[in-house]
Parts: sequence; structure tokens; C-alpha cells
Amino acid sequence: MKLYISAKSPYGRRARIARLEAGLEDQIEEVNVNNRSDRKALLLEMGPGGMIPTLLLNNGTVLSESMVINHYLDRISAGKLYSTDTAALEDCYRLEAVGAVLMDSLHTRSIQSRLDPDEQSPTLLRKEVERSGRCYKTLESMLDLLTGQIHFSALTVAASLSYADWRGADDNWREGHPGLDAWMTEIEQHPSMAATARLGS
Ligand SMILES: N[C@@H](CCC(=O)N[C@@H](CS)C(=O)NCC(=O)O)C(=O)O
Repeated sequence: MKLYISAKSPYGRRARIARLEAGLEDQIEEVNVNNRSDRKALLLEMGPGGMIPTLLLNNGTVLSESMVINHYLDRISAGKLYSTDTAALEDCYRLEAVGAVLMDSLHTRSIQSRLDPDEQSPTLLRKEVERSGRCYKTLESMLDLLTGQIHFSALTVAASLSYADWRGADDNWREGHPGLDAWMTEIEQHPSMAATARLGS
């Protein structure tokens, strides 16, 4: 299988973490499309979204959307990513959803801020800054679900917070959220986080 990713995509990182946590490094080759001139055509050939991450299965089937890919990797690894206990799963999903909302919010802001000023929407930006702020606050209140045993949903939250350190640096989220800050500082050392932190261009 091939997992198409790029160096800086937070969605790609989520799938890369899933690949490692599922123990599928030997079965899934990472393909970094960063500097490929045919990047757009290559991704569009595989699906209408043309986005990172995209997973090409050995039988030619193409899966897109990080959440879909993660659930597929969970299935083929016989459940290495998600708990089979319903109550625990609900907690993980609750947590992961906030992490996903945060990632989307930061990504929208990042896209907006790179547009020409006359194409940017201050209303949209303000709305997303507020949404990101609510996510930090909610995650701080969910610390009991983040601490203790490391699970994949917690790692997806960490991927979003790492993205916030970069693309949402002005938020200074670590300042108002000491518990989350301490948790993040620790989880950044976790092998799948450390291994996906940097990727050459
Ligand atoms: N909802 C998608 C979002 C993926 C996404 O937006 N990927 C970006 C890279 S960070 C991308 O490929 N953008 C290319 C484009 O928009 O054409 C997911 O979770 O996989």
C-alpha cells in the first residue's frame, strides 16, 4: 500500500501516526509528494478531492479523508487504534472530534491568511479564532481523558496542538492551558509523535 502525504500537512500527519500506531510500517510505504511537479495531477487521478492524505491499497482501491483512512488502518490491524469497549470508545471519539475540529479550524485560518488581503474574510477568520479558542478550553477540561494510557485519539489531539504551535502561534494556547501544555510537552516524546514531527521537503 502507499500513503500519499506531504511534509507539513497535519491531516497527513494524523494518518502517518495511525500507520505507526497500527504497526503497518512494513506494509504501507509513505510517499511524500511535496516537491513533485505532478502532485496535483497524481492526487486528482486517485479521487475528486485531490488531497493529502490519500491511501492507495494493493488492489487499486483508493481511500481519502484522514478519518476514513484511520478507521481502515484500525480494521486491518485488528483494532490497534480504537478500543472495543463502547464506553471507552465514546470517550475517545469525543476527544478526537475536538482535536479534529481544532485542526479544521486552524487549517481554515491558515488558508485564509495566505490569501491576498482583498480575498480574506475577517468575519470567517474571527469565527475560526473563536472556535480554536473554544477547542483549547474544552481540551483542557478533558485532561482526565488525555492523561494515563496513551491511545490513538489522544495522539490525534496532539497532532492538532502541534499544528496549533505552528499555524496558530498567535493563539499562545499553552499560556492559558497549563494542564494541556504539560501533557503536550510529554506526549511530543512519544515515538509516533517524534517520528512524524519532521519530514524533509
Ligand atoms: N478533510 C480532509 C482534509 C485534508 C486536507 O485539507 N489536506 C490538504 C493538505 S493539509 C490538501 O491536500 N489540500 C490540497 C487542496 O486543497 O487542494 C482530511 O481529513 O483528510
